[in-house]
Amino acid sequence: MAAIKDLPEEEYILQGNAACPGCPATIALRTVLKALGKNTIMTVPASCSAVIQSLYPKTSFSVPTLNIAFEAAAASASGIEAALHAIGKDDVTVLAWAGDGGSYDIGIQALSGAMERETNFIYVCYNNQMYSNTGVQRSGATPYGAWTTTTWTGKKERQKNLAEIAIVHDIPYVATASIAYPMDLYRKAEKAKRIKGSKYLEIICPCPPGWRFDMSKTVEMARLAVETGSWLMYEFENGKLTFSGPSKGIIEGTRKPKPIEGWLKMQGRFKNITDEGIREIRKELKERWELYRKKSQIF
Ligand SMILES: Cc1ncc(C[n+]2csc(CCOP(=O)(O)OP(=O)(O)O)c2C)c(N)n1
Ligand code: SF4
Repeated sequence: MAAIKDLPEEEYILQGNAACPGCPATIALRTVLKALGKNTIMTVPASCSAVIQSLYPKTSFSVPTLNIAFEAAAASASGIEAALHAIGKDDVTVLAWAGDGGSYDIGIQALSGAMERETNFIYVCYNNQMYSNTGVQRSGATPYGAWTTTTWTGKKERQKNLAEIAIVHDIPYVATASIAYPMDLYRKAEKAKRIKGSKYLEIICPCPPGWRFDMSKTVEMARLAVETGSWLMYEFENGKLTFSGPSKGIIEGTRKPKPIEGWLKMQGRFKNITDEGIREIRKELKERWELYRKKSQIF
């Protein structure tokens, strides 16, 4: 499939949802559900996505959806998969859809357990790099230097790397994507649907109210995340690591990443970052690219 106009016309996120204008999580879910289709059961822990659905008794998601406890996305997916298997329904895709707080922090134990049990499901972490739904607190995915309501002077620690943690669980498919590259995201979700076993997909989701930028700029911010090399788009499948979009050139050394300063300046959450903070972010990125260069030679 070559262009966005070729995506299936079916919509699984209906009008009248409660997302903020310019919400990246909604863009991501809309694309992923187009790839997975109507034969999908979704499980959603506490997060913006639980709220986006609208107020009970109405819902804007048109696939069966469970709303479960914050820490339980992957555990509930294992339960759904086991129940489907028990009644002989093996053609339904089980999708756990969680934010980075629900994945990197509170849900990591359940996620690790489900991957170790080889649960046949797709786990998607839509990563807006903070706890948005409760008013912007830091998560394990918040980058160094970013303001949140619990890191007033900028986060002092680096973010962890959950996709790498998923890879070492030896699951058949791990991929990262960005909402600015919908065809890449669609292809990855569709591929995940076809593979049996645990699949982990992580999508960078710049959130206007939390990152402090205008709601008209969501897609631009998600594109710049990739073009600056701050976010890498890759797949790990059958022991092989491959990069797509601008990330491929950045890792292969054939494309110069856009300067990080300009992108940081567009985000109010980095308003007070110092020159030293910017140097630290540059250093972290260079280390990460170097690591992936080595990994792509090994794998
Ligand atoms: C055990 C528990 N602690 C705290 C909360 C409150 N809570 C609800 S949603 C949320 C933030 C979720 O953040 P994230 O998973 O990153 O998703 P986002 O809101 O960014 O979509 C929190 C802290 C809760 N529901 N349950
Ligand atoms: S706070 Fe961010 S992730 Fe949550 S609904 Fe609004 S735009 Fe979407």
